[in-house]
Amino acid sequence: MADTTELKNHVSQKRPLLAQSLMDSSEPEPTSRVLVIYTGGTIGMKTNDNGVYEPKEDFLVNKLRTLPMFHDKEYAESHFAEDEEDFLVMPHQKGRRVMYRIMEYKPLLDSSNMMMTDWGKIASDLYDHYDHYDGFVVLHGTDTMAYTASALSFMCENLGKTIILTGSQIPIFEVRSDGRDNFLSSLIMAGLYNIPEVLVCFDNKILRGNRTIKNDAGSFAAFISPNLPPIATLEIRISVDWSAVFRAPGTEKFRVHTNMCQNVGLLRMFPGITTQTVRGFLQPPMQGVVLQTYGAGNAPDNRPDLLNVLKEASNIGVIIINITQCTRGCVMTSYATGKALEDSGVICGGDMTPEAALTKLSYVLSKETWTLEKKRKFVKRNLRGEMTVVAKENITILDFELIETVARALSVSSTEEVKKLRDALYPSLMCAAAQTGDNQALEKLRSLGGNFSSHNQDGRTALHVACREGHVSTVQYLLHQGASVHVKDCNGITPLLDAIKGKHMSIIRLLMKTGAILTLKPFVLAMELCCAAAMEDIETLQAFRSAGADLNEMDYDKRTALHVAVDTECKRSVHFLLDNGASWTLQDIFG
Ligand code: ASN
Repeated sequence: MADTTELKNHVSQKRPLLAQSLMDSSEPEPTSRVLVIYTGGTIGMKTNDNGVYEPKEDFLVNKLRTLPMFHDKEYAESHFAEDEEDFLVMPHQKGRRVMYRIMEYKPLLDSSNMMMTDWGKIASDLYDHYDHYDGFVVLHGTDTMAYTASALSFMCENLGKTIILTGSQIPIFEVRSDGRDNFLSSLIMAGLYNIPEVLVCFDNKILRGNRTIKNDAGSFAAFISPNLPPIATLEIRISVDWSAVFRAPGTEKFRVHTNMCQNVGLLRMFPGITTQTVRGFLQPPMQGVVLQTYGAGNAPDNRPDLLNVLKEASNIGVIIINITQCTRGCVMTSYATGKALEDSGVICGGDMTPEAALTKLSYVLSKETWTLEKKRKFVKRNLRGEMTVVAKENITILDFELIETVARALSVSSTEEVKKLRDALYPSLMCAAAQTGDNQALEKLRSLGGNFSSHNQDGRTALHVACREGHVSTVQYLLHQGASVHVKDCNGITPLLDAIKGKHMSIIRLLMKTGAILTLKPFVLAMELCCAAAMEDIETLQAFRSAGADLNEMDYDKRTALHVAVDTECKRSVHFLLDNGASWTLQDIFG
């Protein structure tokens, strides 16, 4: 056995801070992993013998490997591990890289051929790979993309990572194509930005998926989000409207709901529609109907026969949602013609798109354990940002005294300048409040229009800080406000690593319950464990173990924490490791 002091010194020198060890790992730049689920669509199509577009197996991935914008061959050859061979890697973006793997569906589909079961398959694949990737891109045909995006937004419960649907109007390998920009932008956004929503990326815009409609069959700007501005725009600068990001509140793990109810339909009113047509449409097995009415939600109030049919259906348990036929705007009961529908049991659908309303119904109706009353309640509720909820108070951070005072001191006066100042100060104020565990200050900041996705110049969010400092109730508060456990700061540190660093066991448990995962590379983790073992730092070993670490992980020299604990004669470490499943054979120890 080697000399103990020498080993101890060796180990102390090796002991890095977590951030340091991440930076010292073999990667020159932090790398994000994105899974691309390729379902079909024009983006990967080719013209067939009949002169029409058709998807072609294995075509997309093989060809992408030859394009430098999509694959940095040299980097892959020098940096990829054996099990990373089927990954592609983009050239670096501001010092960060996106590695991605394409999972190609068989058969590839024109999206007009998609069924609800295809949504279920995509959702299951997202679930199966959720822990192993930082973000997801779904390549999809444009024709039914708004339906899939809306459906996935409901099917993905407690989402904490970015999912982006994209495609194109012209195949990606044609000379002129919108596919290259759409795909590259999606990879960058999914890999480098944590926007925990199902989004659509098209024409340099990131739109909330359940707000989109396909609006133009011939334009590269195929999608619009009529009732909500883009969440992000990709111009010379990428700007994200963080205050608009919808975050799932609570401390539950990501899960997917895959069996959607198919007994739903869309019924568009037109002058003179017969009562028989409406009655026929509402017959069993119909369970939910989206009624597209005129203007601000109006239908004839001089047709008691028609209103009676709606009322009868509603009475026997059919859920009917009222949305407008107009592209923009929402349903309001400002006219007698709208009020009549409400009195017939029809639910106001606000400003939902037809796609969102239909898939929301399909989702809610498939919840077998819910009562009809609960289903109706959830249809009315804003579940994933699919409808606008009017805020009670209209105060913004611009009204926040402190910002105004600083603005005055700096002689800043224009609204635009004050807004910039607010954006610069706000994340730091959040982090400062989190540092002292001041939930009241955080709540005040939130009520003034703040959002907990914002991060300071080091990429650190209020949740990172609260986890590092060990403020359990602040962590709870932030999670209930929808703060994401998956956000990484500029050094790749997650809130979970901060909690481990601080040895805050109850916070680690809370984060794990919410779906946090240890993202350290195996050898970096092994180094941390070896160092903790050599220092008899049992609390750190315990913290890693509670965060799901494998205590048998091996470092560069194929040594585990147990090797080091024995070599350095740290008995408490040896006991802890053995009691917690570290494997032990003589060969393990003496090599
Ligand atoms: N028909 C194609 C599809 O939806 C249209 C497209 O992708 N641009 O799959």
